[in-house]
Amino acid sequence: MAPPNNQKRVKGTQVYRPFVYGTIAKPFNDDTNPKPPGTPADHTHSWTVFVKGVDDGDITYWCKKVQFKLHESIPNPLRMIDDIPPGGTFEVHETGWGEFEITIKLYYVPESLEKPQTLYHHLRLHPYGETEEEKEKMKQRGEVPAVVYEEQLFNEPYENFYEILTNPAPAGKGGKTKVLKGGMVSSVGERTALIPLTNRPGSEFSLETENLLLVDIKRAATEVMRMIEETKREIVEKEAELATYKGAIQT
Ligand code: SLL
Repeated sequence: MAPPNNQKRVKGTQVYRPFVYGTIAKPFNDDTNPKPPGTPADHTHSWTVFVKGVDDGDITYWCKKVQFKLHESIPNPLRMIDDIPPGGTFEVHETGWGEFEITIKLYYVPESLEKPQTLYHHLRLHPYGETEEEKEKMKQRGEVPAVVYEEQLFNEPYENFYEILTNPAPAGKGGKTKVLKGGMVSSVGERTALIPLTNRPGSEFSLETENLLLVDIKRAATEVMRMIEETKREIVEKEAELATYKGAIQT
């Protein structure tokens, strides 16, 4: 049962926690993704929709359960996932033939005293992107990811929940480090807003990505400044030209 709402909010404080959500779809093929027996003949893809921590970090201390609302053509379209271990993934696996909008409802731990929040995500089955190169890459990989990085912001959380959010993970609740392939260390279960330093396959949300984006943004900003200067020069030139014509008319 939720605790009585007689608590105070921690004024002037915001706590954010990163997480990722989205879908990964794979076309069926006999070699790498064969159709499971019993799959309807018109189904062309297998897909997964998920909500999880960045780099497998734990989110279960603030996110208690997740409801995925699928397309009505899918049997039993409301799926509640409410029992995952710390550091686990809230996910649903399905097969189908069409793309649609998935409604993802996050339910917070009772101590938060927060109402559930809804996200919308478009299930992608077919390679997409702004360039042919991006689409080609997905074809080669044999899977179509549509994954979003998000930050859950708790504005002035209740005191009790603030403690939960900021306390170190309790021992035995997944609050230890895990060594990943390639020797990288992931702090599974650690209650932190930190994102990993570097990328690894399947987890591209990191400081490395952030820094690359910053470099791109700075380059674009410099280019925009250059274009503004060029336009200003053109305006000065045109105004001078206009003045000459006006002078010619008057004489
Ligand atoms: C479309 N508006 O026309 C969408 C509808 C529906 C997807 C997509 C069925 C799965 C099943 C399925 O893939 N539905 O029969 O279990 O593209």
